[in-house]
Amino acid sequence: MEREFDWIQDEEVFSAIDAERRRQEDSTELIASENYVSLAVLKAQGSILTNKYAEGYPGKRYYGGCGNVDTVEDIARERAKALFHCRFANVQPYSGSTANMAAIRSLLNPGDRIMGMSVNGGGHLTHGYSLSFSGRDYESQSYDVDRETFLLDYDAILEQARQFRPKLIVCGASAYSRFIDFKAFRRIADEVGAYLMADIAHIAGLVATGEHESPIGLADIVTSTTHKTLRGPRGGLILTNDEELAKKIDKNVFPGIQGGPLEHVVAAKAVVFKEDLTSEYQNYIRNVVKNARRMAKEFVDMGYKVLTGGTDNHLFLIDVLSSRNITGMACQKLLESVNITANRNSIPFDTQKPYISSGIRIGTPAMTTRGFGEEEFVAIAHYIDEAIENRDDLRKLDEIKEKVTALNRSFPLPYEVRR
Ligand code: DSN
Repeated sequence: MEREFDWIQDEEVFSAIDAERRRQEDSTELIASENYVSLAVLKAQGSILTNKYAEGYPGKRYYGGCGNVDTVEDIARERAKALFHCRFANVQPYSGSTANMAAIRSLLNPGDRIMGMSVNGGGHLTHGYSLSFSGRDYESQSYDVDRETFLLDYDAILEQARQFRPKLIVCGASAYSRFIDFKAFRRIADEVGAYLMADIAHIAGLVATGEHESPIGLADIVTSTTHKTLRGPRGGLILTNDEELAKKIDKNVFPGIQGGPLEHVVAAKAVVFKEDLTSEYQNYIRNVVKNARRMAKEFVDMGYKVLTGGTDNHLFLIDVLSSRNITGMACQKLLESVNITANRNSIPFDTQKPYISSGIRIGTPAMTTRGFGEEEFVAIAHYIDEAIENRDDLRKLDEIKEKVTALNRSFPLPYEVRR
């Protein structure tokens, strides 16, 4: 078999990369936080900009020879501002987590109170989880979704905020399938005199294209990753309309928590922001949402417990334990055995430990990039059901895997894969 990187003398690493390319092409990728970047993004990220040190910001660097990376970073900042209609952007965070750390440090002092969504409810570790910096350096209390509906209950969050008096409220989620009411969060924050931070890592693509309300102008700071629905390189982004906060954010990113920026990744962010400003991308995001709604409905029709009954965005959660008596972990493994990749996920008030969990999370961004439409997502929903129903029948599972692989191969990756 010919390999793209066979001129590189590192058999161990490049054979693993080759195997990963085959895995990606053969699998249905349903992890809601993953996507396939364009060839242009891949090339920018794989470029010689990785050779350059550039501590500081454009025009104010601590190294010589930064003219070209200044150009790249300026373009990235301008495009990010255009994409999200905001005044200031910092494109240097290495990840969503460092973006959140720099943003929170711009608003809080150690020991201040923070209130974010619980991880089981759908929030992120960096929103105040006890083992994260956000729950260790600050006094944290989490809010949850409603026990019956699994929806955010803004009255209950207001009441909790009145009791707890946080200095910062964090909204945004990693596993919540319904619209987030940023105006309601702003009202709650104002009522208790708190800052508001919106982490739109998951829904950034929907926000950028108008498929979800934007928190810009409502939240004091907005953070995101660039690799989920935005379809860019793995990295973070911080946005604000407040000039004083923008200065603090810059200082908290560098030198606060990071050293030299990854200018090859910043270049890839610039490239994807341009892609995200196109009508093709708008159309893509509309399809992501349409496909998620259709697939969720198919599971509901097959009798699965889809949390909240469906979705408004790119993902949904299924309580597989109560639907089909299989844990999230077992279900994730089973699906992987038929070339379908999803992740187990805790559900609100889960009775299982996070490592086991009762649910799986399903997202449509990646396979929509590969060209899947409603028909293909419905077919995959049925393959998932067939696999669950026949989980002990190895011959049947082999048949399902063959069909899934054939379907996936007819929707190739957005770049050549040599087999
Ligand atoms: N937020 C996680 C996810 O959605 O997969 C990654 O940090």
